[in-house]
Amino acid sequence: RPTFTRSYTERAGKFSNPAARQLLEVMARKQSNLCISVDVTLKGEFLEVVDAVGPYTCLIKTHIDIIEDFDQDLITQLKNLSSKHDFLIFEDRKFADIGNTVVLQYSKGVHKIASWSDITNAHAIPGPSIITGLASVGVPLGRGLLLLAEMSSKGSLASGSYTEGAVRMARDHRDFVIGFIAQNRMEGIGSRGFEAEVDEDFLIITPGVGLDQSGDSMGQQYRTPFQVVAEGGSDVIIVGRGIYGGGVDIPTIQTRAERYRAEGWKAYEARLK
Ligand code: 5IU
Repeated sequence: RPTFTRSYTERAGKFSNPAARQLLEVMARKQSNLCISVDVTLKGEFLEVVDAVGPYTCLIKTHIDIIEDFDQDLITQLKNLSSKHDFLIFEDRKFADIGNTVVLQYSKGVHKIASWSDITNAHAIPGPSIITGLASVGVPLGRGLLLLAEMSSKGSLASGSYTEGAVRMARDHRDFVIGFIAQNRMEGIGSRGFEAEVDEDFLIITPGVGLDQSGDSMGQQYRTPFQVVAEGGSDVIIVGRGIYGGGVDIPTIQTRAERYRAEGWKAYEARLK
């Protein structure tokens, strides 16, 4: 049976990577396949939004380097909120350098990403050494890595043989690579009638999701939760401005978060066989 027609709970038990297992368990527990991308630039506002949307999300996605008044206390508070609301943390760092450099970027510097982010991601462009580098830091900490197989932006070069190359790289490092950032479940990853290898499962996490807009003025392209999860076979939707955008108040942000949670979950139930 293709992996994408199995329940999140059933799949959780099959992952050896702790971050993947925990994420699937949280998703089932909270009935949420919604990852919220909180791309705001002030610590206070960031924490306020995260606290407000925490109940509706399985995963908070950060761009920690856009926060102007970053300090270690922000991380302490973010970790507290992740316990309070039961969500995981995904720093959308998009590593793209040689192994030695990404080791330093992942573990050192101001942000020390590996010390607090359950999941992070990397471009496949440098080849397998980016995975072995990041794994040397992340595996001992129980972290998980997503490879960028596709992007949501117009004219993205990540397609065809590039995407296939990313899948091959992931298959060689299944203890650490838990899945992909992609627009759909790719051919051969338990979808479209293709029977996946018995022990193979990868999470598909999809950005570029919006219910009310088709894109922005800078090349972003949006699809609906139904298109992404029910038709495309993706496991987690990423929503940013569709939830916090437009300078709306906290109750409105919460209403929107619940709307995307419910839509994402409905789309997941629609594809279960
Ligand atoms: N993001 C994308 N597309 C991608 C990848 C990451 O939009 O292909 I990889 C990030 C960028 C932003 C969030 O942090 O996901 C989407 O935000 P909006 O929902 O506000 O467009």
